[in-house]
Amino acid sequence: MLASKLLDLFYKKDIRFITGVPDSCTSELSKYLLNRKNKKFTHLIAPNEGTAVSLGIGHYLTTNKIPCIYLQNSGFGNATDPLTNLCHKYVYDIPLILLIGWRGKPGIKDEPQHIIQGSTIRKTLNNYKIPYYDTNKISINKISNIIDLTKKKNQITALLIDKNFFDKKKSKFKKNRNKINRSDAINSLLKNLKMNCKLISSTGFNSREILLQNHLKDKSPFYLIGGMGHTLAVTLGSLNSENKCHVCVDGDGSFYMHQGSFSLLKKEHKLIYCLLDNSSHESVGEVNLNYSITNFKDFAKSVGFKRYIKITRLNKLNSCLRNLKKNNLPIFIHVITNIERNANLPRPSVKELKKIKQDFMNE
Ligand SMILES: Cc1ncc(C[n+]2csc(CCOP(=O)(O)OP(=O)(O)O)c2C)c(N)n1
Repeated sequence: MLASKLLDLFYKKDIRFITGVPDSCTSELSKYLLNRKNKKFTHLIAPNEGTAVSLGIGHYLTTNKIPCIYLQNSGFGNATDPLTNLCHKYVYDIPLILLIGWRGKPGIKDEPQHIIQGSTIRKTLNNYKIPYYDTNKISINKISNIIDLTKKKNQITALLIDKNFFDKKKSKFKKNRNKINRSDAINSLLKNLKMNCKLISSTGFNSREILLQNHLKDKSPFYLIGGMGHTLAVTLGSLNSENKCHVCVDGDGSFYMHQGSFSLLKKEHKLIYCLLDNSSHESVGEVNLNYSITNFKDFAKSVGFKRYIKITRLNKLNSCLRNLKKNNLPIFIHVITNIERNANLPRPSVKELKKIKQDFMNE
């Protein structure tokens, strides 16, 4: 289905507010909403799925209109608190349409981190008494009836969207040659950092690029193939338990998702926090981010980093990493990167995951 067709129906049914966290199954919808000049909808890319549901609650409370929240099933856990403890019929009875990107759908091959949510999401929704529909099995007329029922019963309704539901449009791609490529930034990090550090990297392309480039090196990174947004929390937990220097390589989508973790930074942490900022959720279909932190330097200082450095040139990154001293830490290195469109990056296989964990623990 074209994203525009579903959105036309939403508009007809008086839905005016759409928010969510992008996902590869629903990214056509996010991109359509972001690109449209004539905006019929208020559309917000939310930092996490719980925030998305909460934004929807606020919208309903002031307009009495049903909001639409989109999310990947991997983020369903983030959403369950406001869904069950505020919206549910046992509490405030706040109606919502959930569009849930269904990764790990039985019968469609997918990555290990999607197996549990993919195979249990219908059971979970059943347990939560949230009616759901597999959108591949229903027509647009049926979706129309579902929205009417959602309004009539003031209920939460979930539409499960697999990767084949939305027609994919090829978007134009023009590389910005003035920006650093993520692959070059990661190469620089692996090559130039002389300090003996443990490496932890975020969900999305960062981990996959490190996996690609690290084959010939002797580092044993821990890749957050799931747990998006928790890169820093895992790193801080690890830093609190040992005195070794740690590098946390994060994406901007991941940075915003659970930003509260920064409040736990301590001045004695030997942390190199490296944000590879492409202003996009690139790995789920290049969905642009439109968040409002403009002064990262003030942010970094306010949460306790000793130094903040913004990098827009590769040679500056090389020299920054080569010259890093322990007494500069904790440091926030903010690298402005390109959209690279490199979807063929490797992923760790199920078999490799336990070894990755063990190697990280032994390093
Ligand atoms: C909790 C959760 N929500 C959503 C996703 C889907 N997801 C996987 S990667 C990603 C984008 C990450 O963005 P960023 O950190 O900027 O990295 P990039 O995609 O640019 O490499 C998203 C939204 C997920 N894996 N987990």
